[in-house]
Amino acid sequence: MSSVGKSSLLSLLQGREITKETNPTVGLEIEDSILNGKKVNIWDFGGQERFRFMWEDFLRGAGLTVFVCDSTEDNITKTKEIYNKFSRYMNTKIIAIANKQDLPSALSAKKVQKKLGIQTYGMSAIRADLRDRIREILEYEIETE
Ligand SMILES: Nc1nc2c(ncn2[C@@H]2O[C@H](COP(=O)(O)OP(=O)(O)OP(=O)(O)O)[C@@H](O)[C@H]2O)c(=O)[nH]1
Ligand SMILES: [Mg+2]
Repeated sequence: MSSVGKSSLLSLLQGREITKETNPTVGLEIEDSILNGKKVNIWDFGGQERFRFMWEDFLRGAGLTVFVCDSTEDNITKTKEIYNKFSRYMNTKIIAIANKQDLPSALSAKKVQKKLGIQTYGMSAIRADLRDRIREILEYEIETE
């Protein structure tokens, strides 16, 4: 889904400054990172409908797939639909991030997890103090993949 904060979470992980002016990702952006001391490739997909044709092929090659939603009811429903449609292309671990937990309207990670049926972690990509937390989540999930 678009504008849920995927690229912002990636910036947070990579230690970049977090700005409000993130542009929608066009197609796909690939970045290297180090998790658990190992080099990993992170694929940040453009969430807009017009880029969805690209997802299938890339998901087949993924190690860990992270679904990001913005913790609103409507977005969770749409995320679940996407999950149902694409999960057959994923033969690896899938987790979810309930992002934008700083917004008062956000549903808790626990509620999001119940709706999605996927292991879900609450996050807020605009909070620099959560940088270690996103790293911790990904390192843990990759290790137990
Ligand atoms: N309040 C709040 N805003 C956020 C959070 N994460 C991202 N945003 C804002 O949401 C907007 C979209 O963020 P992006 O990171 O570009 O979203 P995206 O999922 O990469 O979007 P696409 O690339 O179009 O798929 C930006 O204005 C961000 O600043 C968050 O945790 N809380
Ligand atoms: Mg993006």
